[in-house]
Amino acid sequence: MTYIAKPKLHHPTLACNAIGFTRRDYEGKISTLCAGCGHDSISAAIIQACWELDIEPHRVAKLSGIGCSSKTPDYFLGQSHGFNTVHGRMPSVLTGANLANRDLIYLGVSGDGDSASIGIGQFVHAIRRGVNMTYIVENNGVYGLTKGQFSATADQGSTSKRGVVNSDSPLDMVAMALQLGATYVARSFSGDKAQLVPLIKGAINHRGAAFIDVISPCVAFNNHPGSTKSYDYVREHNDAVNRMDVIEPRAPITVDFAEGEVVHVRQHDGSILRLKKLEYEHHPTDRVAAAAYLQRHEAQGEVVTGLIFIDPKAGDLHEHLKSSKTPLNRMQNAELCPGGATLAKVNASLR
Ligand SMILES: Cc1ncc(C[n+]2csc(CCOP(=O)(O)OP(=O)(O)O)c2C)c(N)n1
Ligand code: SF4
Ligand SMILES: [Mg+2]
Repeated sequence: MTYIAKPKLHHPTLACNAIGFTRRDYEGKISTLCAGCGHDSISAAIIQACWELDIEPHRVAKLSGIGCSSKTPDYFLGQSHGFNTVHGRMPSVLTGANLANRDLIYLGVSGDGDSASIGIGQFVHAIRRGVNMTYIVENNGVYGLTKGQFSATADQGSTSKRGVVNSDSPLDMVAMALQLGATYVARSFSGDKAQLVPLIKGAINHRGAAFIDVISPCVAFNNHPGSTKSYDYVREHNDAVNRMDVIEPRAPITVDFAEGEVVHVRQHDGSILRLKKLEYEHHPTDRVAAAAYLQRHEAQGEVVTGLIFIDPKAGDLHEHLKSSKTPLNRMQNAELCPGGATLAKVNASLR
């Protein structure tokens, strides 16, 4: 339970990253989620990704809405900034924080209920604006916290734990993110840490709106036969399009690979995403082809996972708005309110 503090003691030989932190330094409180909940594995993947990227915890701002998924930021990065918003409002609060301080690393954590139902309008606009963030949806197809109602991502024909059939069409957040202009789009599975950790690292290094849909089974309400978001279903229908490594700029690049099987994508920060293509038809830098690939394979009942699309040259909201490189929260009054004469000049320029 969260009121039981984690022991501060840890083994003296725990490995440290380049800035001297152990994985424990990226942990949070003890999780109160159900044992076996996919969301806990995603928290572990976030911890691993931040540790491997040598991120100083105080440089991260983690934001979420309401739901079991949105509770998880309490269970990782305990030394980072955090804000738990009203249900479905994480994207606008994150956008505002990002506009005020562009220097932090923004991590938005949400659920399929939080982002695909009440927060759908918020999700849409944060993505289309290109807010520089890593937006993770922990997708279990139900409202876990409120006892397992179908969410908008539940597949048509899938059944609830009590056998009720879902008659509504599902909303595919990956397809939406692609259509809305997200510049890094991926899907993964909470049970596949080897795939998920590099996808999160790539998203954090990406400048622009990075969206990751992570299928994350709810063991309490949506892990039965008939569910298409159960551990068994995803394991049986997972169609991974690529496997990814993230090579940091500081590491000497000495990778050995067979041409034609591996795609290298260099991001703004100099890091390189090394994509081992498992599926030759898939072109991760072609938005139209990626959308067509997704639709074709999903129509066959496959759950496409991996890095689905990336635009390595993407800009973000600050670039689009040509905002100042100095974060607003570090400006003085004189810069923020330059006075009547400046305002008159601006007004005159618009006449
Ligand atoms: C304004 C408002 N409406 C409804 C609720 C009730 N509510 C709490 S969490 C939730 C859904 C959570 O589902 P999801 O985001 O998928 O998270 P999960 O618990 O499945 O991880 C709902 C409807 C609320 N807290 N606030
Ligand atoms: S109810 Fe479902 S989503 Fe919530 S903690 Fe339990 S298993 Fe996870
Ligand atoms: Mg959910």
